[in-house]
Amino acid sequence: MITSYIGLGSNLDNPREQIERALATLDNMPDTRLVARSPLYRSTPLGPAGQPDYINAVAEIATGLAPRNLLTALQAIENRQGRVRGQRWGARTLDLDILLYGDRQLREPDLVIPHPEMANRNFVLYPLADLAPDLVLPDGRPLQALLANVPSDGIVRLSAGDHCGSTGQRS
Ligand code: ROI
Repeated sequence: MITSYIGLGSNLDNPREQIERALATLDNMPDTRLVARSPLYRSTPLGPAGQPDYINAVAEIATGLAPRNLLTALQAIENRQGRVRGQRWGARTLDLDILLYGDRQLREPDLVIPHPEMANRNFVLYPLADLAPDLVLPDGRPLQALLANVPSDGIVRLSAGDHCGSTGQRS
C-alpha cells in the first residue's frame, strides 16, 4: 500500500457537505483506506473573482491503486457529486487532486505528481501540515519551508463545533 495525500475543495451546493461526503467515499474506494483527514478550512478563491469562498481539506489514504487508476476513481467521485467542467478556475461542487503518491514523481499530460501547484497554495499546505508536519516532498523540499513561503491570509481553520477540532483525526 502507498500513502497518498488528496486535496479536496468545494465552493458550490453546500461545500461542507460535499467535502464530508467525498471523505466518506474515499474510504470506500477499492483497495483504499482513509487513514486520516485534516480539519476543514475556509479559503478565499484563487482564480476569477465573484465566486463563493471554498471549503478545503486534505485526506491521507493508503491505496493499492496505481496512480492512473486512483485518478480515474477520483474523477468518478467528482462526477457523481455533480461536477460540471465549466470555466477554467471557476466555481465547482467538488475538486479532488492527487497531491502526493508516496515518493513517486510522475509527469504525464493529464497527471503530474506531486501536484504542480501545491507549493503555491495555502489551502493545500495548511491542511496537509495538520496531517504530516514533517513531510518532505520527493524533490527534497520540506513542507515547513513551503509553508513559510505562502501567505496565511485568506484562510481560516474551522474549529471544533464547526467541525472536528484543531488537528487531524486519524481513523
Ligand atoms: N481556490 C481555493 N481557495 N480553493 C480551491 O480548492 C480552489 N480550487 C481551484 C481554483 C479554482 C484554482 N481555486 C481554488 O481549482
